[in-house]
Amino acid sequence: MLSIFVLILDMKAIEIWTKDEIAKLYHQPLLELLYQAATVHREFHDPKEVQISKLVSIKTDGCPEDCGYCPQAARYHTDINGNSLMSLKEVVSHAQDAKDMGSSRVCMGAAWRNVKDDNDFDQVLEMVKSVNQMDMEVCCTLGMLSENQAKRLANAGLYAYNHNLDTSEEYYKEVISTRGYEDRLQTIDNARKANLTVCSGGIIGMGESDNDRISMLYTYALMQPQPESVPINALVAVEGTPLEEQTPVPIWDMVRMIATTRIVLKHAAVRLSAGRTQMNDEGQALCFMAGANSIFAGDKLLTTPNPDFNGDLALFDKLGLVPMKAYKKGDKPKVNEAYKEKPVNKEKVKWTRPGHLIERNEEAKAKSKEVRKSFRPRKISSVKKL
Ligand code: SAM
Ligand code: DTB
Ligand code: SF4
Repeated sequence: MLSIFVLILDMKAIEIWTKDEIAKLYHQPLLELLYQAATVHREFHDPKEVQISKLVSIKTDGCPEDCGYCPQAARYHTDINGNSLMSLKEVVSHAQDAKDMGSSRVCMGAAWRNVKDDNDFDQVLEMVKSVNQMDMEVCCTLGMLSENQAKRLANAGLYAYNHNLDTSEEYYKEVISTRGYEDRLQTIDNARKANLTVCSGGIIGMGESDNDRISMLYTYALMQPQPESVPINALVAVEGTPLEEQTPVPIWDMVRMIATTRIVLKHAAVRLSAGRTQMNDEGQALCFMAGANSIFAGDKLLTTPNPDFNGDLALFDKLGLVPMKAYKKGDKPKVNEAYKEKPVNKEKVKWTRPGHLIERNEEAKAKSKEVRKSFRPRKISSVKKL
C-alpha cells in the first residue's frame, strides 16, 4: 500500500489516502475486501459492539429544499403527514423508550434548510439538554448551521452534529439545486469549531457511479479530523420524489461501500443506516462483518419504515453482537447555561442557492402540482336557486 503516514502533534498517525488507492481498495474482489475490512475493524474497534441510535423526527415535512431523494421536500407530493416542532415531553418520552431498549444515542432530525435563531431553535436547545441529562449521546441534524448556533448546541450538551455530503461534489449537482456542496462543508467546519463530533456520510443507489462513491470517501479521508461517525444509507426510493424509480441498490454494493469506508476511515463508527428493510439478516450480517458498527433502530427512520427493535435484538443475539454503551469514545458534554444567550444581532449567513435546472426534480415538482390540483375542491361558481 502506497499511502503515506503523517505524524501529527499528538503522535497519532494519520493515513493520507490518494483517490486511486481508495479506488483500488473499492474495486478489489469482494471477499478480499471484506477480509481486509474485518481485519481493520478488529484492530480499531471491538467487533462485538454495535451502537444503537434512535432517530426522532422533531419537525417533519414541508422543507423548502429540492433534495431529489427526500420525501420531506415540500415541492414533491409524498404520502407523509407533516407536523410542527415536537414538544419537549414527547422527545423525552421517545428517548426514554429508546434507552430502555438499549439505545445509547438519540438523533433529532428537522426538515429544515438551515437553523434560524428563533423560538423553535430555543426549544431544540432544551431538547438537547434534557436528552443529555438522560446520559445518552445527543445528535442533531437540522440543516445548515452557523458557528454561533453550533456553539449554542454544544453548550446545551450536544455530542454530535449530522450533516451528510451524501455523494461526490460532481453528482451533488444532479440531485440538489437549492444549495451547494460548499455549504455542507462549511456547516461541518462550523460544527468542528464548536468542538462537536461530526457525523457525516452518504447515500448509495441514487444513480451515482462507483467513482462518485469513491470521491465522497476521498473527501472524508482528507478531513482533519475525519468524521467520528459515517452513516451509509441505501436510498429509500419514495413515491413522488424524483428518485422514485431508482432500482434498489444490490446488497453487494452496500457491503463493498461499508468495507471501503471501514478501511479508509478506520476510527469512525460506520453506520448501516437507511434501507435495512430491503435487506435480509444474512445481508446485514455481511455489513457487520465488513465493519459496520452502528445502526438506527426503531420501526421508523425519519418518515420511512425501519426493521422493528425486537427483530434487531434477535439478530444481535444470533450474531453475538451487543449494544455499545454511551460515551465509549468521548466524554459526556457538560451543559453550560450560555446556550441560552441569543446573538444580540441576528447573524446573516449567506448560504448559496445555485438554482441550476435538474430535469427529474422539475418533473417530480410538476407531477406533484397536478396531483394537488386534482385534490382541490372545485369552486361552485353558480348555485341554481330552487
Ligand atoms: N434537513 C437536514 C439535512 O438535509 O441536512 C436534516 C434531515 S435530512 C432528512 C438527513 C439525511 O437523511 C440526508 O442528508 C440524507 O442523507 C438522508 N435521507 C433523506 N432521505 C433519504 C432517503 N430517501 N433515502 C436514504 N437517505 C435519505
Ligand atoms: C442519515 O444519514 N440517515 C438518517 C439520519 N442520518 C438523519 C436519515 C435517513 C432518512 C431516510 C428517509 C426517511 O425516513 O425519511
Ligand atoms: Fe430538507 Fe433535509 Fe430533506 Fe433536503 S434532506 S429536503 S434539506 S429535510
